Amino acid sequence: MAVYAIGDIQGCYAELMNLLELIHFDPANDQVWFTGDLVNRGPASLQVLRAVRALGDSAITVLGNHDLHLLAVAEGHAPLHKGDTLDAILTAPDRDELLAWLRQQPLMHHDPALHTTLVHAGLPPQWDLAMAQACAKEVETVLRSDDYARFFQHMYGNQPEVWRDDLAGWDRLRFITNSFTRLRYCDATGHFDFKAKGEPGTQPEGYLPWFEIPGRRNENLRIVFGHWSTLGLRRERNIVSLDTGCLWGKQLTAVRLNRNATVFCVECSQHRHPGSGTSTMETTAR
Ligand SMILES: [Mn+2]
Repeated sequence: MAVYAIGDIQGCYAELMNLLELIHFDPANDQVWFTGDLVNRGPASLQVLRAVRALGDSAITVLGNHDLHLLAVAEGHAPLHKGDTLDAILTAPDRDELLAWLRQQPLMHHDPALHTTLVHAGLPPQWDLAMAQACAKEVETVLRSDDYARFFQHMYGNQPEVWRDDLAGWDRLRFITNSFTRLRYCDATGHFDFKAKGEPGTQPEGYLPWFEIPGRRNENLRIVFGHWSTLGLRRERNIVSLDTGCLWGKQLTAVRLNRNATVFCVECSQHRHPGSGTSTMETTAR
């Protein structure tokens, strides 16, 4: 059995199909993890949602900020933003089934055999594995409850910006959600900065990528994540970042998680030259 992780798709359905073909993905034998943000901004979010759901147990996906935004918009708790491409889902005949399925997806997945953890964005430095799992479960429990719609009324916002064990109520759930789905930079004491979105080196003084915070309590885990297209593909110190900006005309990337760390990339089809191959492959043993 091969286990792969694929970065943020954001509605790039053609590239997803090309990548699954490139890795010879076999749903009967293989498993694929998705870093979340299946939808939005790209051209074919509805098709992506249907395709990933149809993979059934062979696919594991964690929720990203765009996935949560879709659910909030569908519940009437957020307006569509400029650049959103969610209309086809919202008006689809199978909309309710697709959204109900999406709402059941986790914020985090951990595979003990692979010593590997999947999140959309990151983890605060104060959380070890057990804490991260417990926090993910708090939000997942609300999302899976009958009362889930109220969550979206309180989800948006950048506060609180630092973890405290005694955070409670919506502030606690918002912080947890922001950690898993929006985090890029924080300072050594774990205060988040959501304004900085560029590549490392462009952030305000005193802030670091979350995975470079000295002594973070989750540094023993191999963490696979997406969300950060300006970071691109990085494999270092037990982190694998996979958002390679397919949406922005770059690539959609898969990495094999077991046996070796082979990397597979397909080019964004918008930049494909007629008559040339649609795929490129790089192999790098780790
Ligand atoms: Mn994201």
